[in-house]
Amino acid sequence: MNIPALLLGVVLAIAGCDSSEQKADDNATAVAEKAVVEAPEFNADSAYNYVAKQVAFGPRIPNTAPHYQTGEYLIGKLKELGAEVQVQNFQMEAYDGKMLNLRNIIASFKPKAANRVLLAAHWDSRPFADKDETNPQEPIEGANDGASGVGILLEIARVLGSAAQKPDVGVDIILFDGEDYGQPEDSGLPYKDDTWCLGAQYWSRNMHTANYRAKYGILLDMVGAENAKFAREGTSMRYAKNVVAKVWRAGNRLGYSDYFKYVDAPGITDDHTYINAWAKIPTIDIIEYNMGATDGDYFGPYHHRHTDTMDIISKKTLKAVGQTVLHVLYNE
Ligand code: AHN
Ligand code: ZN
Repeated sequence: MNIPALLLGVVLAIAGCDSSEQKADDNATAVAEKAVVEAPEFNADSAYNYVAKQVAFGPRIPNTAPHYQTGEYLIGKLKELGAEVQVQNFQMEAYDGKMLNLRNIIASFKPKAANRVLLAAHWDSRPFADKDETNPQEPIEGANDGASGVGILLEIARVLGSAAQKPDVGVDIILFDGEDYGQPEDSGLPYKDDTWCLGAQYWSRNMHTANYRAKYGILLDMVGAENAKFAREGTSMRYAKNVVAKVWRAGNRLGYSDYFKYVDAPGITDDHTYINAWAKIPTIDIIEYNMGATDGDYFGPYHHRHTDTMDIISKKTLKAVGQTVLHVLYNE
């Protein structure tokens, strides 16, 4: 045998070995990961219109007419979209002693499926603009803080209700009330615990069905602003690290790496805090995190200010979040 032939033999042996290893690798991948299911299209125009519709009612402050009317609209819309809807009516005392008439709205798809995912957002809006220099006593519009998450969930409900192919999992969309009535820093009253997230607190102690279980939950809060960034928030990482990993992987694979950042952020109190601690359902919060903040205010420049209007809402951001969540549901 001459030298080139010998070399060729060695090269072929290496190549052969390589390709059989590659096949074994592919098999392992196939076992480890199910084939990816493509979710139906999340329509960002539709989501945007759902956000605008809520804002048009006026501030969604408990015990006011716009709040009541928005609640009626959400209940009617979710029924129209094909969900089975339950409403929890309850009263809770606010930090200032006022009794608030609140409603949690729960919309279920495939209500009999044992394997379930919970999706949530808050539908009330903050009664004041306590971070604004101007008119801090006036209510904010809450286009991003409140309406954006609900708008995305309404669009997900529309897709789930109308798609020919449904995901295998059952889905419960919970719209919490009374999230944003928390004690302002300058209230002049002594600090009180647990003044935020009243609807999530109530639900976590009074779940809408006996022995309710979901595999995990995804909370959407402030998910509509242009150029929003979402970091791996600490409370989510503490209770539901693998859910954060799943959602971030999905977002990045779909091309939304500008939004879902592999950056860790401090833990916050939000509706998911009570779902995790009290209801014991591992739940993450997709919430805007302003990485450039130098004053410790990581919620972004519009937070609890009069600038939280439709002007800051971006269809691209709604799409990134909505399509990612839909993808996660269809691959469950
Ligand atoms: C804190 O302010 C620590 N949590 C409230 C989270 C929030 C308010 N989300 C929307 N508005
Ligand atoms: Zn808020």
